[in-house]
Amino acid sequence: MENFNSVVNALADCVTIVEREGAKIVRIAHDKAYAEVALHGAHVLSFKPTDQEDVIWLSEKADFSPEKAIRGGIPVCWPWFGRVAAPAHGFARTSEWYVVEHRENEEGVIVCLGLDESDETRAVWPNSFEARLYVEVSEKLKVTLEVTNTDDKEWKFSGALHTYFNVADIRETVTTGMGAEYVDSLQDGKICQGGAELQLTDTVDRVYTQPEELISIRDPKNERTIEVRNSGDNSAVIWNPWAEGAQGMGDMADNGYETMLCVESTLHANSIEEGKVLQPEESYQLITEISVK
Ligand code: TA6
Repeated sequence: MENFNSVVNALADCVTIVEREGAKIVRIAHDKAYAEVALHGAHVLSFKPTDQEDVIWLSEKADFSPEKAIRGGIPVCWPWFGRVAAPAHGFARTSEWYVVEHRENEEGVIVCLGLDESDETRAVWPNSFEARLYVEVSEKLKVTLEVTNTDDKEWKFSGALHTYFNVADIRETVTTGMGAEYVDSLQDGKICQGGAELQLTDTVDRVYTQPEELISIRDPKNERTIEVRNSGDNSAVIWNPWAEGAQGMGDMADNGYETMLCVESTLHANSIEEGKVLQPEESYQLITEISVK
């Protein structure tokens, strides 16, 4: 994915800011892996360990306009997950973040992006905060969303690192480790019990409430298993819109669903009032760690 318009700024040997369709993107080109992170939404767009297919799926029809959420990658859903308030999945994914710092060594690169409260964020969520997204690129990808309450009152939040994984063929992809119990968003939140393995034949939109420490995505046609370790979460959301859903989305090709699977590190809440409480000066981390076997 190197169709950039221009290089804006070289921050270090392997960290460059480039521009695509008007969006600024941090490009990390290290011996261990290649990665891209858009400042729009602090959105990881690509993670490609050397000699591997991209682990992250990005829609060929993704819209990088400032008011839009990018389809694919790792959307940062915060300060809420889902449609419990507007905009859907919070404002972090449609806000412009800035580079706080970056470091590199032989093992990899770490880039930290920041978002702080502003008049725009206060207009939709009247709280003071500091958000940092640490993107650590090495043989693995570790993404940490750290939020701090800089207000003088408590506030509540939920969120997700809503990763779209790139798979060769969704029908042959087998997921394990998500746990048995799930809340089915397609059946009005009905609580269901699933099997140990999940292989899709239709749309799913589920909140798995007891995920194991390791969630594995077996992708036989790419001859690999993607391993996902989450922390700070209380559930793993699994989503694929399938054919009808993809057709209904302007920013996904009709067959886009065939090569993607969302497995999300989610701190889920049914409303903002039921969200996680953060006291003044407290911080919270939501993490996803992704590797390939
Ligand atoms: O995480 C699953 C989900 O909440 C689904 O319900 C689905 O709508 C998806 O996220 C995408 O949401 P978006 O707002 O990006 O279209």
